[in-house]
Amino acid sequence: MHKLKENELLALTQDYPHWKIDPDGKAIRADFTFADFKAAFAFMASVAAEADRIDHHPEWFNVYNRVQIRLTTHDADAVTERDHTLARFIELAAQASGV
Ligand code: H2B
Repeated sequence: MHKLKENELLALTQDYPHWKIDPDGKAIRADFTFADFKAAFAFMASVAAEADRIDHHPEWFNVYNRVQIRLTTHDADAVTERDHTLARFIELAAQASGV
């Protein structure tokens, strides 16, 4: 499992503008604000289906129209290619939801 290097993490935050690197470099986070709960939950349903398909799951928190997400790979204790793949899907799903 490929752990993302510093330059790859920085490239990720440039490609996917909602994402930030945790201070310890072991996780990435994004905050999304949608029009309402219905839009937030539709986004979450789409991400949940993809997470299940690829067996890689977000740590997330939702209140009304806000969804906060943290991605890490537990086995590697780092951000890996699997987090990158899910972050890309999440970014595109958020954009499709009008974020
Ligand atoms: N999701 C995330 N985000 N990180 C993991 O390390 C992880 C996961 N591990 N989903 C998977 C499931 C593992 O527990 C199963 C057994 O493949």
